[in-house]
Amino acid sequence: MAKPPQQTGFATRAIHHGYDPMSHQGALVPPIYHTSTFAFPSVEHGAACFAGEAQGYLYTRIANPTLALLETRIAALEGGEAGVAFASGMGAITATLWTLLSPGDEILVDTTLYGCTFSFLHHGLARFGVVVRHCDMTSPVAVQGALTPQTKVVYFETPANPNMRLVDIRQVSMLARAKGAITVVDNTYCTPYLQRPLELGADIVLHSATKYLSGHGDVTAGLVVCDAPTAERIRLVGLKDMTGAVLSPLDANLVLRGLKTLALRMERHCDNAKAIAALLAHHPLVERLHYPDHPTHPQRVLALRQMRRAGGMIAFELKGGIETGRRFMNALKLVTRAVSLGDPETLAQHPASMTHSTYTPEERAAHGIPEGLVRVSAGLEDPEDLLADFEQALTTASEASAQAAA
Ligand code: 4LM
Repeated sequence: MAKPPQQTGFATRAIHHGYDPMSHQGALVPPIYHTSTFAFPSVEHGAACFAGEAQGYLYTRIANPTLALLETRIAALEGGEAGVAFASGMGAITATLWTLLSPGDEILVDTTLYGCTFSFLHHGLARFGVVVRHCDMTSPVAVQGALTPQTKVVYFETPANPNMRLVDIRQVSMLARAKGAITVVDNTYCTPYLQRPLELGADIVLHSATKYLSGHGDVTAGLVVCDAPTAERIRLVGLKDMTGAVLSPLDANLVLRGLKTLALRMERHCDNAKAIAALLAHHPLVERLHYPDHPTHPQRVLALRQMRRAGGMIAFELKGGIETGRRFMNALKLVTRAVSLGDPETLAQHPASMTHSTYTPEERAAHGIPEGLVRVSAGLEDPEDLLADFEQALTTASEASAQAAA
């Protein structure tokens, strides 16, 4: 006999959860409800739907059946009650924080964050009277000391973009809860295949689904998963009124398609990152490697406990700093110079001048983002081709740097 849906494995849920072809004329692939609005059988029914007294779809900025399937499916994968879909990861982040915070409240965030999240906090929320405070969340003791009665939200990424610092989700969520604060984790780097923050005690998990979840570099999307009442608040306040950052049904369909292969893809991303990290770890041009499953990572034990595998992201610094880094990146032939992550193509970017150029140089120094850091998102290509490209680009950079120094 088939198992109840919640007891099936991750890949099975990613393919089947929440959809029965027999309820849709046998269509194997869910139909796309490509509509902005929905007809009411009567004016009374429409009014009752708007008043929350009857169930029914009204308008796609509030809810849509294609988005609802994606929301149900990501909730099942993260182990949460309900999901909300957004037009981008930043849509998910801003809608969530606009919903949870009011003037005078405090948000406690980790030292390092994705550049636009940092920018939203300091140049967005802070202008509206929310107090933004950073603390080094790699240390639970520091978190304990930094929480105040005004702290409403504790927010972090783990691994952090771009420097791969980790936060102990279980410990930090426990400390936050004891002080009445809500823990929000950006799980973009891991996806629920590698790490499930809600199961470790976090209250809200969110994603840029632009990355691994959709997985093909052709969508911008965001997702939030949490308990049902909070999801409803985020939908009706953050999504409907404060941002309007609704996902298009066509793009929701692409994320649903991406989820079907997530488990397979994540294994390959992890394999390729591991192979690249092993090459970098032994290369004489590499000054420092930031990769969770390497003995030089200060939180390797936490990585092995909290994550199924170390993920597809790597950061490193080369001897000669930013100049050597530039030479290396310009010498890449197969690996693509581009921001974003989680695509089939292996991507390399320079955080200080790209994704984290929203920080000033002084802020980057204070927030642990070295100017010479190179970030790589390992793709799905054959590992030997990637290794050959890394090897030749490192050799070219090494020779060019030696020439420049002569
Ligand atoms: C990048 N990142 O790093 P949308 N959360 C995390 C992210 O890395 C990102 C977002 C949210 C990159 C984009 C250029 C941890 C984005 C924001 O881009 O709004 O879907 O996600 O290269």
